[in-house]
Amino acid sequence: MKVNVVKNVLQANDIVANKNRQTFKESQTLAINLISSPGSGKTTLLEKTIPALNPDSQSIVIVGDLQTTRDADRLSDKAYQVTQINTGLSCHLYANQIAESLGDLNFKEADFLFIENVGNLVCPGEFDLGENVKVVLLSIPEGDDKVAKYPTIFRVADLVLLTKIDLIDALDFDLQRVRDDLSKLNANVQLIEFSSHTGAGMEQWLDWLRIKQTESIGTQARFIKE
Ligand SMILES: Nc1nc2c(ncn2[C@@H]2O[C@H](COP(=O)(O)OP(=O)(O)OP(=O)(O)O)[C@@H](O)[C@H]2O)c(=O)[nH]1
Ligand SMILES: [Mg+2]
Repeated sequence: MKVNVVKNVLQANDIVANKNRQTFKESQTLAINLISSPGSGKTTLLEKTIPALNPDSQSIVIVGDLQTTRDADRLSDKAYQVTQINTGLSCHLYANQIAESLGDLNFKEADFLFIENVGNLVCPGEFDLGENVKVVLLSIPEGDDKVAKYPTIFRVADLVLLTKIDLIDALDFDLQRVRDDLSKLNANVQLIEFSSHTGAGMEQWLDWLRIKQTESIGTQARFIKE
């Protein structure tokens, strides 16, 4: 008998992802899956974003990396709770790793769950974690050809953050090329030009979170500073 292992793994993952989605809905937690190449600025984004949220809100973070607790250490004094998952050889997080982590977190009190996926533009796109939204970061130093070369993840992105925009003048980067490639793959996706260093795009990003929270959770966006 021929067994399609890959398909089975994906189906099993989807079942757990759907349970996670239901869990987030019940606890009114907006779950955000952050996906990018290594070093595009995911942890730095969280270091800046979490303190910019209303102090009454609770943010928890689950970080996926092959090794080390470095990212969790960076975020430990920013977030309400942080869990680091070391995936070893795996280039992405699985839904069951999120489900298991939730058991150790007071996620029912959390308004935001930020999931920093393993740095990779390929594998994380295949594995649903049950998140409400997928945010893909593309940084200026990676080059303006990446949207067309890694279309899968950009096709399913709910938002693209073009990070390290402060470096655009130093590098040969064609912004219009990125916008054109993106519009062919994902006509309605929003792109925010962003810099964690200068604060460019921060207000737009917080606005976007506010809108998604209202759409996904159905409550007033009371957690973000006006
Ligand atoms: N110039 C500039 N550098 C940035 C910006 N954001 C992050 N960086 C730098 O980029 C490097 C990587 O940032 P991280 O936030 O660790 O990237 P990451 O995506 O979390 O990396 P991995 O977890 O390893 O995938 C660090 O040296 C940051 O200081 C930015 O807006 N502008
Ligand atoms: Mg990181």
